[in-house]
Amino acid sequence: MPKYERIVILSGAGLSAESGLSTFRDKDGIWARHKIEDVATPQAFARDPERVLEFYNTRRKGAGGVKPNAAHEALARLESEHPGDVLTVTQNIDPLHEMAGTRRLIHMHGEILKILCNHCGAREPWEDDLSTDLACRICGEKGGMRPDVVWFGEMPYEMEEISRALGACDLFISVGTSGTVYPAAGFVMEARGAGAHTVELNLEPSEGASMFAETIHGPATQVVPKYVETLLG
Ligand code: BV8
Repeated sequence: MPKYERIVILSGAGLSAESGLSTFRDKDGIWARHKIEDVATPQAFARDPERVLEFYNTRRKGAGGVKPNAAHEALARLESEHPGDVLTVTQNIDPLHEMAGTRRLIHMHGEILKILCNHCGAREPWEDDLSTDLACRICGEKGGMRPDVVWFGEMPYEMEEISRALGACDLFISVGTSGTVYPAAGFVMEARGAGAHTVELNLEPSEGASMFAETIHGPATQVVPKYVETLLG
């Protein structure tokens, strides 16, 4: 009988750091080079769409050539070998979890390799650059094609399913996130409210570290495979 039946994993940019993708709030992170209000809000897109699209064109190119690391692979192994239920919720917009084999996955902040039409809501996979003169293939409108990512002030995706899973889990594992952005930063409290054991696996204590019953610090490619081993051992 496994110790835990229903596991929810929350991942952030720190999980993909060792695959070569920048985090947001580390000293050389994305928000050290760009201001959120210039590139990651609906107002920024309305004000200067080309600047926002250029910011994501650069990140889409970066996401194209990277590979999952040992931490992504360990989380995919946990999902496939754990006899109970495992749901992975990621704040990351890169495709590394699915490339490592994770199946039950929610991209709560969207995906860099998808685009969304602001006019009609149509979505499609997209790997090239985006510009304002691209017309939507469904409604034909121009100027509304944006990356399918959740900007600040927008509602993250699948919040109902995430809340249901948090309310029913008995283990909540947070990997590689600073615990700065809500609602994701509040998930640990929802899991605690459900009586779950809560574990933070992060390079260093996050803003929310004190809310976790257990914290293990170190690079994800070291601490995550080891922790998964103890769960499956
Ligand atoms: C919402 C977009 C409401 C895609 C992102 C005013 C108005 C509206 C909302 C707010 C407001 N004031 C505050 C809010 C809430 C706001 C928020 O939380 N703001 C913060 C800054 C205070 N949240 C929102 O706006 C959310 N929406 O509230 O909507 C609403 C309600 C009803 C109806 C409609 C709307 C939306 C939040 C989503 C925003 N979009 N990304 C993109 O460009 O990527 S957020 C962005 O931050 C990314 O998604 C990222 O994933 C996320 C969190 O960052 P982390 O992943 O944690 O990365 P970070 O760099 O911070 O940390 C990395 C960690 O890894 C560090 O701890 C580091 O130590 C560790 N690490 C580094 N290397 C390693 C490592 N760990 C292990 N191994 C390593 N090798």
